[in-house]
Amino acid sequence: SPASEVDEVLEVVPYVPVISSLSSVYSGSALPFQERRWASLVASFEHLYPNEDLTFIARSPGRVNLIGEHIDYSLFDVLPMAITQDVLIAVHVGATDGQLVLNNTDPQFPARTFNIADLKEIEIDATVHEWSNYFLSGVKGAFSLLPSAKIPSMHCLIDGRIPTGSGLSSSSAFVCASLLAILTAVKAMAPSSTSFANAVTKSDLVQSSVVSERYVGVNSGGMDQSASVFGVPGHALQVQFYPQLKATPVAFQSDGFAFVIANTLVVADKHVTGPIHYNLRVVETAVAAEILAKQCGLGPLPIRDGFGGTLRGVVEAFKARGVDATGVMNKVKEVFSKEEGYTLAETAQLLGESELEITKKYMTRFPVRFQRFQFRARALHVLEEAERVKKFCEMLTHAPADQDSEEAEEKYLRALASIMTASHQSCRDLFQCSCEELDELVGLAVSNGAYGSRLTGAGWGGATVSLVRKDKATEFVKCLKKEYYLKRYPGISEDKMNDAICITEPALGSAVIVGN
Ligand code: NG1
Ligand code: MG
Repeated sequence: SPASEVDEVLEVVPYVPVISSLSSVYSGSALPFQERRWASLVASFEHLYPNEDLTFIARSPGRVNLIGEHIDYSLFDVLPMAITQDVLIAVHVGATDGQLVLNNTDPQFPARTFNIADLKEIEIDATVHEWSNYFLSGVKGAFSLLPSAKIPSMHCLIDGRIPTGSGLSSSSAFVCASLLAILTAVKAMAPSSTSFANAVTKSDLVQSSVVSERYVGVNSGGMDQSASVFGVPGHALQVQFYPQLKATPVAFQSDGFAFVIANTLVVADKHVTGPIHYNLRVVETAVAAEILAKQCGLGPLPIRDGFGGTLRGVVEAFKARGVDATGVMNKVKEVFSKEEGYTLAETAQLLGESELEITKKYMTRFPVRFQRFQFRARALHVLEEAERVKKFCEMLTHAPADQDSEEAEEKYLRALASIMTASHQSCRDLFQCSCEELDELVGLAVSNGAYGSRLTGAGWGGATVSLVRKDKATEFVKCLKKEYYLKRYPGISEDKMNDAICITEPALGSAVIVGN
């Protein structure tokens, strides 16, 4: 049965000693791996800061998106789940040096130090790819939630286990964990003030992480932060953005299947390719919505975070006029009849605005490069994908009629997974966010027994997610190692492959772990 909506106040899970605490934080197969990792993080912290107590650890996980790709920023529902791979930030609060010290267990990220006094006015330079920018995004978020926050000295050690550029949202996990760490530090120094951090909800944390992650240069939607913060073990999350943010845990009605994440090992770096990939898609979908509103006389649309109208707004406006989803798709085909796409001049004509106005409004904070906007294909993907999410959620919450029959279960899983495969095809052909390696992995997944498979996350590299029978999952992983990894990357180590491909389970979202 669908569980109730999740929006409780942030939980604080007590620990000490570290290892015995884990049962309250994690469950399932990741536990032994996490135990060693937590112990080693604590040991590294003590080594790095020998005279300082560990005040708390903030954690936030990555996510895999089951279905609903590139529709969060059009305000349609999506269905991700938090995964066990996460970012941990171990923090000492209470030094008197007035410094924010950031160390990372990964030596490719050198230590950084900032004066706390400078943080409020700090500028993030999105043109340089700098790891500490994500923490500074969290600082921005903290000040937006609590403008008069007094951030104390913080000495941190960060340990991230989500491969970057893999489509599993390492960036959002880092931003969410950073914001949570800062809020917890502020609260630790002002324990008597019950008025603020106690009242900060998970929704606040999500909303302010979404806005603050944009300082790093990507005009992102809110799916990743929602999954990271709201994650519930054993459940996917139906995340709604309209009319307001809400996450509903969805339990799986069959325990016969598992999800396998497989990383192509092609790194998609949105900070480099944003202008031709991600940020361009955000512009194409927003401008498509504005043109539809104008051409069909829909009136002003709900605006997403001061950016532009949304296709969700278009659908709602049509719904109020008695036009259903198929009707809206027909309108899209009518209004955007030119399959080759639209130049800026043609766009200006359709919108009744000047090229300069359009550029200023949609392409200044997040610049893009393009020849022609592909309004028709992008809008059709978004509308069809939104329908697929609805269907998938419905099927997930309704068990097959005959629970015991293997045949019924098989049929159910095939139907469920075919929606995922259709989503991949649409991402590839209409949204054009796939790549050769993703298509190959999806093909190999299906030919090796997956019921269905698709890219997950932004695409253009990163990972796939496949729905497989639980009792065949281990064999499936073996086959992909042989047919994808060892062929594409001859000599790749077993460790590297085990990082790249794993059977995943829905995990807990953000948490703070404190000693006593
Ligand atoms: P990735 O690049 O996988 O973290 C991005 C966006 C999401 C969503 C998906 C596509 C960020 C932080 N996240 O995810 O909001 O739009 O792509 O569905 O940019
Ligand atoms: Mg990301």
